[in-house]
Amino acid sequence: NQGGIVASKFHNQIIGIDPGSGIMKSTAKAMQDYKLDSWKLIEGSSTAMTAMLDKAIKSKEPIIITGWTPHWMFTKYDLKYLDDPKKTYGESEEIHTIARKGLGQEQPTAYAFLDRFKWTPEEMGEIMVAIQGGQSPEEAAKDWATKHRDRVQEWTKGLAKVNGQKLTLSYVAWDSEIASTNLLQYVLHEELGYDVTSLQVEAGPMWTGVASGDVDATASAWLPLTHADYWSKYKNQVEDLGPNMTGVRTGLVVPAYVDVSSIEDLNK
Ligand code: PBE
Repeated sequence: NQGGIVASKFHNQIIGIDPGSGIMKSTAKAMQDYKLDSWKLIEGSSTAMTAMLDKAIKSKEPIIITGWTPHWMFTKYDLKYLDDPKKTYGESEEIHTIARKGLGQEQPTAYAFLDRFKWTPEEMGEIMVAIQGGQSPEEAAKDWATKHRDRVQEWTKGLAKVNGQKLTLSYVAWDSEIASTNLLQYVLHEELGYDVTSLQVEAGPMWTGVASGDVDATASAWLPLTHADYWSKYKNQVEDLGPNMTGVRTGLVVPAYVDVSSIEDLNK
């Protein structure tokens, strides 16, 4: 199957990210739901994907990527989501904080802070844009915490500081999660006295680490849909501290100049 005229314009490719990510699974499902038989989903990483997006935009070439919000790419480029009338990418997605069982009893300060931690896509966007502009993630998180003292205080008010206790977070090198994890690490260390290790891993180990208790928490669980299979596998072995952000989204994304508006158009 050579595919239709639309597919050929894009070399029959959807530019994906790391294979363990939820968006790759949703996209595989979208390709079934919308019968995109002649299309190929290309595996890579968020870094490779944004590099290809940048290159395509510079020469105004057609490109389709697996995208999500919050992400700095929507600030830097004029992009649009393709309509998803079958709702394969879900309706209202949230980012949850997931803790290992027992964290509340053993590290009540970290637990209380992680439980309170909740921010907005705009707030996260400030850190992402700073990193994209060349700041290190550590510096960008520190600057954010300094600028938003009131927010940090809301999250940490009245919590007893600890004395160098070890705490481990897991995350994947997705731009959004680099931003949140660096901020958590900064606050847990600077404000609450923890000795924090942030493990950058693949999506599977991010979840299994918390489920096995090797990792204390992750703030990178996209629910209910994006990480649905990880959730159904590990929900009895972890504690869900609820959303740290609402109103997030995943889907297929194209530059605004691309003349396609719905996933349904891709098999034409
Ligand atoms: N993402 C960003 C992740 C969650 C955070 C949408 C790329 C995914 O699993 O697809």
